[in-house]
Amino acid sequence: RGEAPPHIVLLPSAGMGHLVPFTRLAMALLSMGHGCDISIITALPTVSSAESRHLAALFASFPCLRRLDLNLASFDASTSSEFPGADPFYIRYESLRRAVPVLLGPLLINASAFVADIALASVAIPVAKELRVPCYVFFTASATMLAFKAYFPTYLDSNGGGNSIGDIEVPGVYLIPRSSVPQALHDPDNIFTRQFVANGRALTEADGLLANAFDAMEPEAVAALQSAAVVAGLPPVFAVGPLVPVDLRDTGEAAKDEQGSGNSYMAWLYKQPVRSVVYVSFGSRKALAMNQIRELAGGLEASGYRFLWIVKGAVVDREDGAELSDMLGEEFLLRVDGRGFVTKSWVEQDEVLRHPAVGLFVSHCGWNSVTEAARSGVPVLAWPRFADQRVNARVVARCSAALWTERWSWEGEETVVTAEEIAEKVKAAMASVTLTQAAARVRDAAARATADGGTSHRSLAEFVRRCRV
Ligand code: BUP
Repeated sequence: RGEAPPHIVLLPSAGMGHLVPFTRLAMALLSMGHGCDISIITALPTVSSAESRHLAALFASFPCLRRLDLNLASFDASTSSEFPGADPFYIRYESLRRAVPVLLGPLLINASAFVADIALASVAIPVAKELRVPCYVFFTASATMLAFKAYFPTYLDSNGGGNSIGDIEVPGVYLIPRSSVPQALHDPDNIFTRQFVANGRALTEADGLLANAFDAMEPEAVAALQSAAVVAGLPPVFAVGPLVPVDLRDTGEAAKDEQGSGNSYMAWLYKQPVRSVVYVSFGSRKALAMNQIRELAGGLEASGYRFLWIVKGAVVDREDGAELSDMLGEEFLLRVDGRGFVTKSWVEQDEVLRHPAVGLFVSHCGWNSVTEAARSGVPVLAWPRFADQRVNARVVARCSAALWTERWSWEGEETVVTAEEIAEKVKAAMASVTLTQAAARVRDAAARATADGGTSHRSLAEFVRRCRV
């Protein structure tokens, strides 16, 4: 291994929520000190076309990244027939988990270190150990959620195995109410629950944990994870966030959206006054129910504010054929024309959030979205819907940078949030000086953490130093 840059092999799992932070981690590692030699294992075929486009743009933009393809077609076929109707992203986690023990070994030859996605921890760590390659786990969500995940198996063991989950006091962190526990975890037999618990138990076997988090935003969780307060035996935890977004725009066809509209939303945004626009997106993974989409449309219209709204009609983008006019009605689109920009296309979200016209982010609180809002200093109107999102919403609300109405509906609940209530909260959030000031404080703290000598920068440097040994 000597003086050569360390060769670090990265293995993301499925979905943009995992691929995006892995890309950011790869870039951060390339730019550290004397740099690193990076390989990225790409599982094919991708679940979504957003992932395909992102990978094409990434490898075209950075030819120094080595691409190691992993063909999962046969694993996908058997896994999906075993779990009919399960979330396609969870099915992909499962087929990756089955492929890893069989296919990973040869890809780690000559690796100085291996970084596995959290969804693969329990299957990837033993393979790396067998080959004597140091194995790190990258947790792509909040440090608070990492603490929750590390503690959850202990909670289950003391609670009779998980048939009735209550409020959970994460040692050293704080109480996560039952209502914020990811939906799937209430069912011990759910495919996600089985993976979640196995990965949580495996964390102590890793050589270290990386988190896209920083101490100023999650002081309790980062301190608890680093001080063995959460569970005994955790390896070193490197809080390296918020990782810096990577600009992949100049790569021609690969980066363009499918409908060929280019970045017309940016042209529209440039015409809007400072802090006048509400940006609305519920992430790449889930679609709102149609009746809720219509209430949201009514709420945005009634708020009186300008808005840029990314509408999603299906879980996987390849299956999202619905027309906007059918979803929202031609009359609505005509009424808001000019004041609202509504699209089903992929937008460069980080670029949107950094634009001065954006004054508020109505967000599902996927962790990448939260970190992007934090870096840009944009306040959040939190509407978590699923999985870790309520835990993340609580993190931003505790920093006073989010307005969060906890009873707003959660996937699986039948309640619909009305247009009137949405309009009222949008108006309150847009008018709130407290929120704006808190978001600016978070932005400044994020910038300090990732600058040379900042806590996250030092953590990343320490991680690279260990990979060199
Ligand atoms: Br949609 C969309 N443009 O149009 P999260 C998303 N993104 O750049 P999720 C775009 O995808 P998980 C779009 O900036 C973020 O980096 C967005 O990740 C980007 O939520 C990423 O925010 C989405 O974590 O994933 O998609 O629900 O469930 O894994 O958190």
